[in-house]
Amino acid sequence: MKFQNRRLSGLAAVALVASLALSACGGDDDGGDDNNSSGGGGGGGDATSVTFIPKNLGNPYFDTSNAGGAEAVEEFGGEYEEVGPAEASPDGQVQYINTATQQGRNALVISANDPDALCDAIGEARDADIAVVTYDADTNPDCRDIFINQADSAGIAKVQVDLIAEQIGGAGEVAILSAAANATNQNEWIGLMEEELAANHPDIELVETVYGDDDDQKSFDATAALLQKHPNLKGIISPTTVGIAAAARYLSTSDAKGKVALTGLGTPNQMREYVKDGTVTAFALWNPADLGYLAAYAAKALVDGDIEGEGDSFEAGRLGEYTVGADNTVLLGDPFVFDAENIDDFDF
Ligand code: RAM
Repeated sequence: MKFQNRRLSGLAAVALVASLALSACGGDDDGGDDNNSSGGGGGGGDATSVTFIPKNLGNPYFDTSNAGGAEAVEEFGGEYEEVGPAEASPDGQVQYINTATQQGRNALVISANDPDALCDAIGEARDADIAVVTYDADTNPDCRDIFINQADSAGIAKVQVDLIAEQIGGAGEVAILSAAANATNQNEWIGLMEEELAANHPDIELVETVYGDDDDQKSFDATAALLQKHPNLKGIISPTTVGIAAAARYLSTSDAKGKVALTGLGTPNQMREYVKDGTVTAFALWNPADLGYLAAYAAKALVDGDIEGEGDSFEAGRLGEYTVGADNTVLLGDPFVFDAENIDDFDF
């Protein structure tokens, strides 16, 4: 399978840090809590206008990935904006898609909060000749032009199951703390984690999956409820950066610290203190800045007519050449495991 090589070589780690440093200085400053469209539209001039719509604003994962997007758009002389809802809901995203369509933007880059609910709005955008790239969380494949997948889904599932199995000694009750119940990315990973547990870990029992909606407080409360309801719980997998950080915060001051293992997908900056204080041993993620960077270059290639679908290739700046694969999906690379030994090498 894919993740024999879960820890990057020193050289690759340096490259990852270097690329993140590049991301940090690139682009406009449209991250954070800007939820206003900057208007303008994509009609005038040659600059390719790209609108990034994350699942929610104020999520450090998307701040990093969209900084990568802004860096790429600046590199190719385009015009970047980020808009999106405060809460990770599809309804919140639809209005921003509609506005971007009315403004005649050239491309949308969206992390979808639901596989179906955005499709009408996306369809109108595409009818208006706007290129639509999904990244991080896909819609149904026929809704959009291209999906930029952060890593192979089976690999993302396996790395998390391997980590929890290692951390609880291969046996006992575990639970999953996910993001929104309709999130395509988390749901795909959860389905594959269930398969992986059933196939290779017969002594681990998944007792419950709960949803924190990528909301810090809801995720914190859901962690408390899980521990209360399952007194024999040995571990929690949280395949969302918001969820794992909230669960770590809860565990770090509870009696369960060091007794209930926690792993999943997190950002090093959010997880650092919990790795240092012994709440968390190891967790995984990919390079979010590269994900946004690649998505922006794919959007540009679509707008320019360089790619239409499977089999077509495009240049993605410092990341090199990528080819569109099955279901019009482009794969970024492998996930990476962070632990006490390497976490200080990263700043995102
Ligand atoms: C959260 C979001 C995002 C997911 C990461 C791992 O930030 O749910 O979609 O990819 O976690």
